[in-house]
Amino acid sequence: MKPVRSALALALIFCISNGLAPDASAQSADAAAADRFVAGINQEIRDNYVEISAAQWVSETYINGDTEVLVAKANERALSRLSANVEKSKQFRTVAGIAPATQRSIDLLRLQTAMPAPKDPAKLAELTQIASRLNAAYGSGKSCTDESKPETCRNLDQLSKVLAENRDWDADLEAWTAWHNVARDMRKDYARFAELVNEGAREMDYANAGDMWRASYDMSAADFRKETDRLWSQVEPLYKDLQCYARHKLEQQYPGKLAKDGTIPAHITGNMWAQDWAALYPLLQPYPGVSNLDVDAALKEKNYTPETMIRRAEDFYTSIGFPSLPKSFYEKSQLKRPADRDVVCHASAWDLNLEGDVRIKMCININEEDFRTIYHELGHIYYYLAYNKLPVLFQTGAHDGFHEAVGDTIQLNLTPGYLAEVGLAGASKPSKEAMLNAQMKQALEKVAFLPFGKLIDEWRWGVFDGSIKPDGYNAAWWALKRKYQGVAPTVARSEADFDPGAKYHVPGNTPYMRYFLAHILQFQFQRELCKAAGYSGPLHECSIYGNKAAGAKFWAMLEKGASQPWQSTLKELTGKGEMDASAILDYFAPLHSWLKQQNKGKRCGWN
Ligand code: X8Z
Ligand code: ZN
Repeated sequence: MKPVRSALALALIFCISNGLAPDASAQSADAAAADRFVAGINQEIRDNYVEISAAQWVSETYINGDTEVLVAKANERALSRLSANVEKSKQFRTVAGIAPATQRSIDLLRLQTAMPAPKDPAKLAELTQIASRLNAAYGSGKSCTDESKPETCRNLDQLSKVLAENRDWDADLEAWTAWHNVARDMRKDYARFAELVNEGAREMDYANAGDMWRASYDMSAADFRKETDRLWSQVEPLYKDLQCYARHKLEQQYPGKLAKDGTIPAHITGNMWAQDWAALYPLLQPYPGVSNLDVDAALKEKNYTPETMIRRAEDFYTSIGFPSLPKSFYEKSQLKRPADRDVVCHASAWDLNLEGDVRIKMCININEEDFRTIYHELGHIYYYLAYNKLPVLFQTGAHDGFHEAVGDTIQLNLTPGYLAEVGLAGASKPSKEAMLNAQMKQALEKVAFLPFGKLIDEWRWGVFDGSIKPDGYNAAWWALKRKYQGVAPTVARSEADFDPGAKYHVPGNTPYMRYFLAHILQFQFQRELCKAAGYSGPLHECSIYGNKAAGAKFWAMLEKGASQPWQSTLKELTGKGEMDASAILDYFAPLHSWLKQQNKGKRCGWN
């Protein structure tokens, strides 16, 4: 199973204060009984873990009607056990003298899943079937010109490649539309899914499923919402300057084609969701030709394979003192898209048995994007390995954003210097211009992502709290895309479309705010690791490759899992228990001043 990713995530998220009314039966319980209860839960989860993770693994690596049934059934059993245990745990709410670790475990119990299920058996079964169907629909999604002829079909890889590899307005628009059409059929299932998880959340005493998702950050749901707004306001000016610069360059690339309202057309960023603009680097690099950052070409030229790409990433982690990956990792992971069946290709990292059977599931292409994603996935894998010795309820990230930030932090170390050292383009002594180019490349991935990272769950929070209704799903989606990203669709969208479904995490029911948080946190982590490595130069030039002191500091954080509030864990690493965008702003300071210079006299912003 994959604690940070799945609909039925184990130890996904947690909270401290539940603010619920005491239960009448509480008087009879005592603190020792609470300890025994928690020990029993930890054992029960462990006992059932392998079966459910195996069902999930096969359902995603062999998509067919049979595995869809198996995983729905396994989820049904697990969710039903969870509901029963949450019910039982209510007796301990008012027990005096309960040990803090026991209290925390009980709080974490009801946050075990991102898919709270109604107790009613018929509704529970309906929910798990819908969830499996949506996941399978995304994984097997294809756009065919003739349904009866498989050779006329294109999958997400193929359609994404069109967007990433050419700047042809019409071809890109056709590929973009083809993929978004795949999601149309998910609309009805999604609306029902939202009703059912809301019912489940209410049974667990949350206002709705979004309220439950927001309650998993060791602060109130309302404070968490404010926290995300605060972080966004810190980084918004940087994003706006990048958006402005990119838009003007795109206007030159496609004269007369862009709308006059200041937005960027959704289909021309080189990425299906406009969440990562790295493909636009050749168009946007500040100093063309002064540096070689073509990792794509280097990987191909050096005959890298999926396995050697992983070995290269593993080498980074072992260089900072992390252990080697177990042999079974290479034997059991899925690295390539199989030719003979449908699979969920969206990259993920799995812990199958809580004791070392860790795997990744990817469909690796030999390119830079997938190379970087491998570093991301290994971050999850090392988090699993680091906290595997904790009680099961604590085996998750300090919060889910921490889990996403581990591998991303390591990605920040893929500097020109590191790349040169391992023979993948780069330069050992990059010039000032070359460093600025490298900044732009990072920003197209990390800064362009920020508004996207925030808006997905604003949409879902709205769906769950009822402010976004099924007849306005798509309109609300594009209103948020415009508001945050300054991105707009090129072809008319309507309520016959279901564009949120074209993004994996919506049919896959993976909460998304974690990625927004990770994009802030990873820079805070990197700043501390560089400090631990004795580095004192500009943050964006630091690489901790080979530095054991930095690695030890990072590992110590990972080992803590969710055993304490994330604020304490963050404080131990950084001296401050608060998420803070000052590190990402420091990191991109040189690029930001360059962008402001470039944008002088240009019209920025959108309406
Ligand atoms: O889903 C992922 C990872 C797996 S946790 C590949 N990411 C988000 C996405 O692809 O949308 C990483 C960055 C954001
Ligand atoms: Zn991830």
